[in-house]
Amino acid sequence: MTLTPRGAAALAGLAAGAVTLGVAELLAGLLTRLTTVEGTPSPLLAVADAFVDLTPPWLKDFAVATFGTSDKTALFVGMGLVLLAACAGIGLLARWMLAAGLVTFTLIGILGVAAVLSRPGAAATDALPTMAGIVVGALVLAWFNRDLTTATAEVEMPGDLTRRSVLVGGGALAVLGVLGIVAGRVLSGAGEAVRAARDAFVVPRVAAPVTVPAAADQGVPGQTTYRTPNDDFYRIDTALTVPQVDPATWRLRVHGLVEQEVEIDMAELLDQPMVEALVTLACVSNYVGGNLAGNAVWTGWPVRELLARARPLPEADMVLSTSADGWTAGTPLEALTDDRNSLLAVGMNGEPLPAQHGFPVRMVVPGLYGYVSATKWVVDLEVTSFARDEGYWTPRGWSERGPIKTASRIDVPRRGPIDAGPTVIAGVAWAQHRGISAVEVRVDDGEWQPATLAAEPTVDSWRMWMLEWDAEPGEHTLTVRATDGDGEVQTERFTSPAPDGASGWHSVDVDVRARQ
Ligand SMILES: Nc1nc2c(c(=O)[nH]1)N[C@H]1C(S)=C(S)[C@@H](COP(=O)(O)O)O[C@H]1N2
Ligand SMILES: [Mo]
Repeated sequence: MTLTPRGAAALAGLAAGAVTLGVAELLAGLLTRLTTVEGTPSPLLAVADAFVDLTPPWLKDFAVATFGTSDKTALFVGMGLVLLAACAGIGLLARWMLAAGLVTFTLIGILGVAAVLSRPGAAATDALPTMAGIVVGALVLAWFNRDLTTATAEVEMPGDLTRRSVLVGGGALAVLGVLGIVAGRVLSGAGEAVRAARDAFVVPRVAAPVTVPAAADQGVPGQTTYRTPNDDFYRIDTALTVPQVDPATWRLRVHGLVEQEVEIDMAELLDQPMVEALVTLACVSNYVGGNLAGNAVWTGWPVRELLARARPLPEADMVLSTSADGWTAGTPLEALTDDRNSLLAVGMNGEPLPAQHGFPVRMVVPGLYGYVSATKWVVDLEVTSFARDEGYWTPRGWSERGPIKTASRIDVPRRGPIDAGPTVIAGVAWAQHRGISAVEVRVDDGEWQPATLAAEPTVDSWRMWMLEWDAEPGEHTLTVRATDGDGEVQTERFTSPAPDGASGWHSVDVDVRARQ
C-alpha cells in the first residue's frame, strides 16, 4: 500500500490531532479520577459545550426542528467531521510550510483551552491536560514533517519507504490517540459517578398520594397515554454529558433579595413534608403537533415553603435558579409563592429522578415552559428581579416570560391511508394551570364538532380527547382546537416556537380508502 505525498501529509495532521486529543482526554480522565465528582472537563466536551452556549437562536431552532432530541448526536457528528477536516488541512499546510502548520495547530489548541476554562467551575489546572496534548501533538506534527520533507527531497529514491513509515507510524499514532480518548472517557466515569447513589435513593412517602383515575385515559390505540413513562419522557437541555450530582454533597442555597439566606442539604430536604403532584411539562421549542411535552407524578417539597424561610424582599419579582452545570432559568416569584404546586422535585412517577431529568433535585412549575422554570440538577436559587437578571435563553432570543400556550394535538389518525367507515380521531390538549374545557374537531371545512373529553384530575396536566367519525373515501383534512378553563379558544394564528412558543391549530391530512 502506498500513499501520495499529500495523503501522507494529511495523515500526519490526523495523527497529530488524534494524539493531541488522546493525551488531553486521557489526562483529563486521570485527573477526574484523582479528584472530585465534578472533575476536569473533557476538552472535546468543553468545546461542544462552549459551542452550544454560543449557538444563535436561529441555529438552535434549526437544530431542534431538524434533529429533534437527536440534536446532541448531530452536534457530535458535525464536530467530528470539522475536526477531521481541520487536522487533515493542518497536515497539508505543515507540509507546505511547517511553521504555518504548527502555528495554526497551536491556535486551534488554544481555542480548546479557552473552551475548557469557560466551563462553569473550571479551575486553572483544568487547562493542563489540553496544553500537554497540544505540546505532544505539535511534536508529532514536526517529527512527521521532517520525514515528509525527506520523502519529497528524495524523489529519485523509491521514496515509498519513507511514506510507508508515515502510513504505519501515523496510522498507529491515530489509533493510539483514539484509544486515549476512549480510555479518558472511561476513566472519567462518565455517567457512572452517581448511579449507585441513585439506586440507593428512596423517594419519600407523602401524606396524600396522587392516584390517577382510569377515566383520565381513553385508551384509543396510538393516542397519548395520560402518564408518560420516564423512559419515554422527552429530554431537552444544553448538557452534552449528564451532570453528575451526588446527593451526599448536594446543597441548595437561597440568597439575593431575601431577609434571610438559607441553605439546605439533602437530609434536610427529605425531612420536609413532601407532596405529590401531576404536572405536564412542555418545551417552548415544541412545534404545533409536536411531542416535546410529557406528564408525570412528581414528588417534592413546595418551593414556596423554602422561599418563605428566606422571606423575599418587596422589590423581588423573579427567582433565578441555577443548575450544577451553570444553566439558569428566570421564574416569576409569584409562580413559586402562590398556591400552585411548584416543587423542588426528587421523584418522577415514583422513582428517583432519572439522571437525565435532573437527579437528585429539579424544579417543576405548573403552567410555565421548561426554559423559564424547570431547572434540572438545581443547586442555587437567587431571589432577584427581571430588571436586574435574566435566564439562560433570554439573551439568546427567547422571551423573558414563558406561560404555556393552549395547545391541542391529533395523535390518530396520523399517517398512512385508513379504511373508510367508523374511525376514532383522538389526541391530547393542554393549557397547564388553566385546564381544558372543550376540544373541537373539524373535518375539511365542516362544522366544529365537540370531542369527548377524558377526566381531568388536575388543571396542571393535559387532557385526552376523542371523537368518532364516519370516514368517507377521499382526501380529508382534520383540524383540532381547544378551549382552556377560562373559556379562551386556542388561537388559529400560526407562529413558530421563538420567541415565546408556537401557536396555531394542528391539522392532519388523511387518505381514506373505500373498503373492498
Ligand atoms: N439544567 C438544565 N435544566 C433545564 C434545561 C437545561 O438546559 N439545563 N432545559 C429546560 C428546558 S428548555 C425544558 S423544556 C425542560 C425539559 O425537561 P425534561 O428534559 O425533563 O423533559 O428542562 C428545563 N431544565
Ligand atoms: Mo424547553
